[in-house]
Amino acid sequence: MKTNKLFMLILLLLATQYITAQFALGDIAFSAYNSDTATPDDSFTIVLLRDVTSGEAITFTENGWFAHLGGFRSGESTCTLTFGSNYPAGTQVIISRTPFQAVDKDNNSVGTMSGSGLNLATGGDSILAYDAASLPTTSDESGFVAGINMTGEWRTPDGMDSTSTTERPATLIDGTHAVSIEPEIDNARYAAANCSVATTVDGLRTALNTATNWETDNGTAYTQVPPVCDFIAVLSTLDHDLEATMQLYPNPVEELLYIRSDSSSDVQITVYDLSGKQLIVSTERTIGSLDMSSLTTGIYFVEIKRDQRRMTQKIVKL
Ligand SMILES: [Ca+2]
Ligand SMILES: [Ca+2]
Ligand SMILES: [Ca+2]
Repeated sequence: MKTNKLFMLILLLLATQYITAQFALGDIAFSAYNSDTATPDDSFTIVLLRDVTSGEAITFTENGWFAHLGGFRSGESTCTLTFGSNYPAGTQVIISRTPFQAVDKDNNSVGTMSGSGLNLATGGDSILAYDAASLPTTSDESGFVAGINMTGEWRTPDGMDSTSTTERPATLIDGTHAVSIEPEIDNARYAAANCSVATTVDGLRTALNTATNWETDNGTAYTQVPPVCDFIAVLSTLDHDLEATMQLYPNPVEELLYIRSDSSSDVQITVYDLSGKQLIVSTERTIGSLDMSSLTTGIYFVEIKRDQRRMTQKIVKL
């Protein structure tokens, strides 16, 4: 009996590790917003600010938030993206109403969409993101993840609500977890000139939520596929401490990629394609190699994690 209980406990502990993580404040930020008619229509882009695991889900709504009136308005659209693969921090996802989809910069689906596409209005609209399992309420705003306000200004708490206004949820700090593009404008995106201003996740989150880093167009929707910035590469700017002790060779590689580390700590190696799709995951010891022969010719990101540190190198596969 005792053994059975122990066995069940171990099973439970193992299972717990696979429970889908929740999106928390600042885990994504918005990087573009198009309300003018375009193909795809009514689209917006988000940047993942942590690695995301297949099965995780995040919800977006164009309903404004009015804490003093009881929370979210109703009547506008809400949609949920459930990721279908693992994606690294820096991945941009383009979500649109027509077609109703979520794709990466190569137009590959990143997961399934449910609910209905956001009908972003040229008269002013907003998008609030929250963890799919944590609908914010006036007594618990902890589910909020990020926000973008395109209505001209955050509504003051005593403002009358409409479809084209929203208050700023108190949890979302303007400039840190939310961005408000002012005055009201139809289309906006993080400007390419600022693609590389931040190389850490925290820095990138702040940069994306700083309205002066954005450019705007009140007449023509931006072409967002592919998004302008390669944030995966930006965030992969080498961790020089780790880089000094790690070596990946040869590059270009035909079959075996050798990994040399002068530390005895285990390293985790993950290979991503340019769209951020995870292709190979491997745990190696101090010296190891990775078989790249199954990959087609092209450019890949090889990410190394060791002792909570991370570096990524671009590797060319012949
Ligand atoms: Ca529209
Ligand atoms: Ca407008
Ligand atoms: Ca709205």
